[in-house]
Amino acid sequence: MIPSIELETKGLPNWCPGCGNYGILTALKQALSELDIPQKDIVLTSGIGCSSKIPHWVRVYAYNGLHGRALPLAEGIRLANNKLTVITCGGDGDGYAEGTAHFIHFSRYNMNIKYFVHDNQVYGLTKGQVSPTSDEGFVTKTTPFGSVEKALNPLIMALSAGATFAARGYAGNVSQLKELMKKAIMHKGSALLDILQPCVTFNHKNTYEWYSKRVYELETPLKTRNEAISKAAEWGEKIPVGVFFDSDEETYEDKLPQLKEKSLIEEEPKTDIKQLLKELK
Ligand SMILES: Cc1ncc(C[n+]2csc(CCOP(=O)(O)OP(=O)(O)O)c2C)c(N)n1
Ligand code: SF4
Ligand SMILES: [Mg+2]
Repeated sequence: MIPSIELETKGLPNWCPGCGNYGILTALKQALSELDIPQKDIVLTSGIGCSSKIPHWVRVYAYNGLHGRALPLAEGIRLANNKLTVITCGGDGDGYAEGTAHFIHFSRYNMNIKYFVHDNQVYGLTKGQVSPTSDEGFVTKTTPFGSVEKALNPLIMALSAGATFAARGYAGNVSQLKELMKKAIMHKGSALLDILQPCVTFNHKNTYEWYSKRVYELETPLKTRNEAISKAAEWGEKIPVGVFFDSDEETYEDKLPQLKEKSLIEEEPKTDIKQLLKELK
């Protein structure tokens, strides 16, 4: 167990009081503390958004990259050093709008990366525009008459693209969220954990009260991908949270013979790049 003090950084989070991100941060630190993976072997990557600031407040390695590009960073890191535990965090705008293509390919690659999406169904950092997961009819500054777009369902997208682990958590239930994070981190392959995250400042529809009336726990993962997809479609008066699908399949990295013996960073360099750099001058 990593003592939780070891995971603290100097700064304090600057999210709005009551933001669901606090619950997610607490759950993440508890999950990492209980899993006991050496801190030096954990990397968080993120993009841009309120949610994407989370690596600032967890004392592990981190790369806070560009908006929508958190997953390619994680993929590069895994390919260079497949011994690291790589977790990507970010928002629904980051992952399901700007980063949609990366999300689809992440789901089908089955690379050993954990993707925790803080899904507040709104663009928080840029002050409240509609997002791909906003409910139809959602009123924002950019949709004053209500959004006319159908909401995207991230779990169905990931499962349709081949994801081997898909789960949904709720920031208002930290102990359950921590357990889901632990399961995602221990899963061998790509794992999506979509986290329902109240944004108390810009989303006055999907509030703690709204979620608390609706969320209920799935006891066990569904048996087949198709059953998981059907269950993931349930969204309205009742919203299931838990692990929808968990399948043990060969990972992307397992299929690469060059990673069998050692990671790329352990390889002796075959080319002296000094000469190449000279030629580029
Ligand atoms: C390439 C690029 N496009 C757009 C932006 C502006 N931008 C910054 S954060 C953001 C959306 C944030 O929403 P989300 O990812 O859901 O995160 P949240 O703040 O809600 O946690 C946008 C559009 C940017 N920084 N870079
Ligand atoms: S704007 Fe919303 S998501 Fe961002 S910190 Fe405030 S409550 Fe949280
Ligand atoms: Mg958001």
